Amino acid sequence: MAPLTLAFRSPGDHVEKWRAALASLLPDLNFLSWQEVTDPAAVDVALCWLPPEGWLSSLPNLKLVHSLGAGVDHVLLDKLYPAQVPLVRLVDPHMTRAMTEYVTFQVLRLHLTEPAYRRQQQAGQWKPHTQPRASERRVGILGLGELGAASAASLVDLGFDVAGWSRTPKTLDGVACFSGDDGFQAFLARTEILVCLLPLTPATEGILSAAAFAQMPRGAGLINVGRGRHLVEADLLAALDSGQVSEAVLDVFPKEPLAADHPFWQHERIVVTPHVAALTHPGTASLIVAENLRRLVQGEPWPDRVDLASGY
Ligand code: NDP
Ligand code: OXD
Repeated sequence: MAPLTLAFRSPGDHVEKWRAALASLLPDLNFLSWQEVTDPAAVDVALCWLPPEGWLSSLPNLKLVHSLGAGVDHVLLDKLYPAQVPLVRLVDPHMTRAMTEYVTFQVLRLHLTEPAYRRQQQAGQWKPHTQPRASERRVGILGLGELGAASAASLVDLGFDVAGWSRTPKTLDGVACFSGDDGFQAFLARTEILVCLLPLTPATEGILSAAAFAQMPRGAGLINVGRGRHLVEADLLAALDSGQVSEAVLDVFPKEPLAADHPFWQHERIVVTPHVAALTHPGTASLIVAENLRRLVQGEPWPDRVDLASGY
């Protein structure tokens, strides 16, 4: 087989890092930034984040689309996605580790009433709150895939009372597992700190809504690291006003960067982080991409191939 030609496209500025990382692993690879593509028919692989609509289908001999992230909603937004071309997502142990750290840190912050103590310090107020033990704190993770299962395991290790929710039934050590529509209500009813680690699909869009918040114990905390469109923003603001939700940590937003005049920036009960819970690092992610390119050449299946019908 002739050496592969890969076209890279991302609004980020990592193209030279990727070029160097893949060159060191695959010296024969013909790596092109999308602007360098002169012959679309020569492109075998697209490595991309948020490709504009129609770009992938303009590459007539594409054999693989590789996401630059764990999520693929940014690719499937393209209504012209060429459905015959396999789509593979990025599953990088270093990214899983980063997400686990982020989720664990934010759960501990909410568990230890850290946001309230921050506000109290600003007001010069000395007011201890009752502190439950970790074993008395019920954390719920929406999504028990690569990132959700690893985050759940870390919280179990710290002694939290952890539950998780997935589409299909699961068994995970120390985690109370719920699944499907039937398990959703019981999962929410026991969840004091809710972490969203779902993929964005038609089935999960808007899942963090007033209806969901109403089923959780009053004063629950929310951590959204899935996607911005999981959250109904007006419902969160109303739930914070009413006290149904006490604190929210948001890493993802429907429109990124978050607009300068968005009410979330100034809200005293919302922590905003700029989509950094688990960043893609070319140095480690290139090893995963190189392995998936080897599979393409050898005709081997990809463990992290996306099911286009379910959208994740
Ligand atoms: P996986 O595909 O490994 O896991 C997805 C999980 O969600 C699975 O457990 C799946 O259930 C569950 N799920 C999907 N649809 C439904 C549904 N309709 N009802 C109930 N459960 C459902 O994904 P990852 O863990 O790798 O990543 C999850 C998401 O995290 C990404 O799609 C992305 O949006 C986000 N992300 C955010 C980052 C950030 O920096 N903020 C970084 C990386 C990812 P089942 O197991 O039954 O299939
Ligand atoms: C991803 C992300 O999907 O960074 O990898 O959001």
